[in-house]
Amino acid sequence: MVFFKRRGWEIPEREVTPESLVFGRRAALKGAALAGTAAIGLPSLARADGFPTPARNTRYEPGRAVTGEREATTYNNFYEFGTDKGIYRPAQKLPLQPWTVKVDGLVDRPREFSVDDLLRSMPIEERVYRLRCVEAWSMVVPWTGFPLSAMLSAVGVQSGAKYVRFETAALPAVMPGLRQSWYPWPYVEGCTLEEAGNELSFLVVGAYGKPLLPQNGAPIRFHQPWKYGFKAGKSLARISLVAERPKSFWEAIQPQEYGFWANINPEVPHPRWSQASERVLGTGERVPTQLFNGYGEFVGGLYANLQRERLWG
Ligand SMILES: Nc1nc2c(c(=O)[nH]1)N[C@H]1C(S)=C(S)[C@@H](COP(=O)(O)O)O[C@H]1N2
Ligand SMILES: [Mo]
Repeated sequence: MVFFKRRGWEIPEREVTPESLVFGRRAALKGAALAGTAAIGLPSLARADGFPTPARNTRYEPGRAVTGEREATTYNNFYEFGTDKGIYRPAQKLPLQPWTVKVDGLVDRPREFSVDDLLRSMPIEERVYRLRCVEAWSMVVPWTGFPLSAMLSAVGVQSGAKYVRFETAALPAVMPGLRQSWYPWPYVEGCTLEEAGNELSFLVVGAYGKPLLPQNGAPIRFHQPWKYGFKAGKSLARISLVAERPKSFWEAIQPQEYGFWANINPEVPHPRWSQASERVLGTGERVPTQLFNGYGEFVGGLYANLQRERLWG
């Protein structure tokens, strides 16, 4: 499919290819062996634990200060662990090893990827993205990850596929929220195939240069920065290519308040509050919310022929 081709804008091959990761790991091992010797002239491509520290893709400038790591990792929404913002405590019980994400449905080569498989085979980069929650707070985070389009190319999308469905792991032994049986578990989200192929659609495996923490959706979560944060399924167990539009978690609970498209628009209020401005996590300042969260130049074209859909909120 034409739109899954690599684009010319992408950062130079040498900075993102799997080879650089392999090299980074070797460099880390070598670095350990050479500990004590002076600078060895190698760029710092990997941490001692093997997690890559790739080049930052400067195409996506957030235009705002990066949120403090402490704020972004202690103020979270992850209802599987509870409904308050302090779920980082119970979330530490999430077992991250082993973990695989199954990619299935209308694909030529269904398979399960471990996070290591992905770190080795996907074009890993860092992107600083804004995240705007539908609750009118926002943050700015340097994520490590890769475009969803790269994973879709790896499995081969079949012609009947129209949507991508994201399913969060449901682990009752460690997720007390699953006992709240009135919620439609597991947490499911989705987008159209065209949205999935947009260059901004990003699968995230790290933040602040480290592997993702459980509260942020370890070991792998999604993010589309022009949509409200609830579209970003955390701790994904399964990604499926499907023909029918998936019914998402929040849509199933309250369709008048949380739609399928959920594009950010300051002029379309939530039924219970204004979306005109947002509270910036960490600083507490209030700033105006932007159409498509400021990413309109990248995604506006996706919706040109969809004016009859309820695109906002
Ligand atoms: N599985 C799952 N994913 C989820 C949620 C959730 O409750 N469960 N909350 C969503 C909401 S409402 C937001 S705003 C973002 C928050 O991501 P963060 O905690 O990393 O900031 O995660 C989204 N992904
Ligand atoms: Mo949210």
